[in-house]
Amino acid sequence: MTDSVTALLQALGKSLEKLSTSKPVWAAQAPGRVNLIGDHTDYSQGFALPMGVNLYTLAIAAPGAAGSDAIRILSTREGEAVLPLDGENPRRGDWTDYLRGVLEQYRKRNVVIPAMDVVIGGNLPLGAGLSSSASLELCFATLVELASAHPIQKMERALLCQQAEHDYAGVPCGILDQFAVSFAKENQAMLLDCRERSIQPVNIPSQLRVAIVDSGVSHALADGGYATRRAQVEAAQAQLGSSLRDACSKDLVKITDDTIRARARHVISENERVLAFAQALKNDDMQTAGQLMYASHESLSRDFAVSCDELDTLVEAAREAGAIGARMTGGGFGGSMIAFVDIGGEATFERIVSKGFTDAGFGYAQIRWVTAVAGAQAWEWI
Ligand code: GAF
Repeated sequence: MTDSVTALLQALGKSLEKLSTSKPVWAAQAPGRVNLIGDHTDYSQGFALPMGVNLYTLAIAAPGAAGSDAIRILSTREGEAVLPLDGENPRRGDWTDYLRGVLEQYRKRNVVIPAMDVVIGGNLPLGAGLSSSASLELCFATLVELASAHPIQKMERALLCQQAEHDYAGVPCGILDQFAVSFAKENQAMLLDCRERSIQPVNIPSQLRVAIVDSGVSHALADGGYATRRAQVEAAQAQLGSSLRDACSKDLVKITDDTIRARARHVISENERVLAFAQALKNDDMQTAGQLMYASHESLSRDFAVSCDELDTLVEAAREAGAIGARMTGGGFGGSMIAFVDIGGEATFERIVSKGFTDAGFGYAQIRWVTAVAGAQAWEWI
């Protein structure tokens, strides 16, 4: 654990002292994720290539007061809540739904969860397209399992959190985010096969730095754009009579509606790009990998229509700055750009990207240099 994560956890521990009379006993952390390539492919059984990033949701917890039958939560960024343990936790339409949805999944599995006082915080930006929702779910899930002495397999935990998001946050998401946050490994990205639910480690070449640039446009997948895209992909599959994973570009003529055809074109071509990208990284062929990232952005912007002016401007500025590759990452409608930058090119990248963004009238774009880290875990706090 890095010094900054330890310092953040210690600060959460101080807040817990105000909430609870008991000493902290459990802690948990879950990273955010950045998708290097392969967006809007997971819910049609395709491929994606994410990694965990060193920006975290963190939690620290103490046993609840004697006689309590609830989890008392203080989120340093969202507020306070009490989640009862003696029955169902219905949806509330606020940030606690991610936690309520997770609790409901354990309740259905008859897991006996002890009363707890929990402080949650961290340095993973919210709504920046880095899976803060999945990170919160997985951080809480690993904490709950440790406190309940009821560990489950990572795969089941990831699927449980995905279900929580479907049922409680109302986002019909695929498996990308929860898998990435669960299975992430230090210094590695992973090739996800969303049909087989299999993961292959992919080395990140050492000659590059990974930048995440926040467009400042807060993305909210529950707004409806995500569900609409998913429905359009399903319409394309219904017309083709097969999964887009098994389709090829020649099949596109069979789709009569222009919008649905464009959505399908993105998914089919993105799956091809993911596999080519994994191969390019293996071959240390950074030029090809970078071109695939730019092509992915173009496809998400033009055919899938999930980019925005701010993200398009950032990607153009990254190209101008000589970045190896750049693209929007995640669900879109705002959020962040990811870029691969040659070591030594960081200062130029920061200068040109910041200037390009401000010159276009978009204000400040926060740039973070990230590394690949391990997935969600909980441990005894001593
Ligand atoms: C969001 C969803 F939660 C993922 O399942 C995935 O579809 C992604 O958008 C786009 O690739 O993060």
